[in-house]
Amino acid sequence: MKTVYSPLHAGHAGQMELVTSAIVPGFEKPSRAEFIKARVESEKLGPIIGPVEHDLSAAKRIHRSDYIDFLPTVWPAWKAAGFEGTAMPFTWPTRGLRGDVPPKRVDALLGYYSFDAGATFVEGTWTAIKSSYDVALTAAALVKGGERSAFALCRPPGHHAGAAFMGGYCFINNAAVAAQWFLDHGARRISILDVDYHHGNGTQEIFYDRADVQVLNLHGDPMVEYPFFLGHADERGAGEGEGFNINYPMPFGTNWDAWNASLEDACAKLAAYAPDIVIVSLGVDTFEKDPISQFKLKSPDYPKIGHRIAKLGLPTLFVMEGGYAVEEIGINAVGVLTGFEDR
Ligand code: FKS
Ligand code: ZN
Repeated sequence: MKTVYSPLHAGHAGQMELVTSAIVPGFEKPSRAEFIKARVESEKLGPIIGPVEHDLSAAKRIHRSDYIDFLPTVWPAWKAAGFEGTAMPFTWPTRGLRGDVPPKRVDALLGYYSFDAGATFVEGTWTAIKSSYDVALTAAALVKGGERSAFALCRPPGHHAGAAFMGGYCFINNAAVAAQWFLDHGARRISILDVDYHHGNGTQEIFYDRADVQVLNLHGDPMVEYPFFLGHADERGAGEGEGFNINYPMPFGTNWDAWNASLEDACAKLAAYAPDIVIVSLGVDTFEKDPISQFKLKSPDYPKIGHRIAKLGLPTLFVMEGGYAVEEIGINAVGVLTGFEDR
């Protein structure tokens, strides 16, 4: 399968992140994508191609227009305000506060457009966000053009980003944008299978009341795991979308056997939905050595994931999301892809 990759991700570097009681170097760092790319090459997965540039109309099919217009303005406004270092939100319009009046300061707007402190900007961030979006749409076009599968090596990731908010390292929801793009180009139904360790709250929010995108999420139980405020099993969709959002929260320590039981159930529901295309939100932070996660999958488990997805027999777009054990991130992510190719 072809991989779509852009070196422009690397400008999104040197971020800082708030973890419990300290500000530490960000886990979502450029070496993640470089280790994956190196493994794509050494495993000879297939050609690596650059993205085609797209305008932002496909992003605005998913995200609120003012939110997308805000993203490129952050860093210039941050500098113009005389701030130093990483641009990071610090105040959020939660219950009891008004969330409908955007303030006029960039540091406050960061909070207006986010749900946590986890989506931060440095100088190259917007260019990286845009390249990640272009990567996803370019890989989507390969699948629409008839390829059995394609790998969008997106960075930054996307599944925590909602219609008008960022967070959890995510800005534009690449998988959601690709799903809408397929629908706008003739597909009737899309399934998004999110295997990242963290619940894809943005993807869920975006499609919650829709029947044309089925969203299946396997993740750490939000009672005890980030993003905490969404991802419970009783969230099944609303209105026309009732029954098309399916969550599999799992406890700390979940190993392959238990995780695979959820995958099997998800694949059965996916097959019954009979989508035209499957989009896999591919996170490998389910790995036993992941520094911020609590599942216990091992490297030989990842090809089994790919193999099971291939058995669905549907055109498949893989969109990279999380994974922070950088030494093994390439082995695990590309393991899914070679498993899909049955080798
Ligand atoms: C660590 C606190 C958790 C935020 C974790 C964000 C996870 C992001 C991700 C994505 F795919 F989006 F990258 N901090 N002690 O892996 O879900
Ligand atoms: Zn994750």
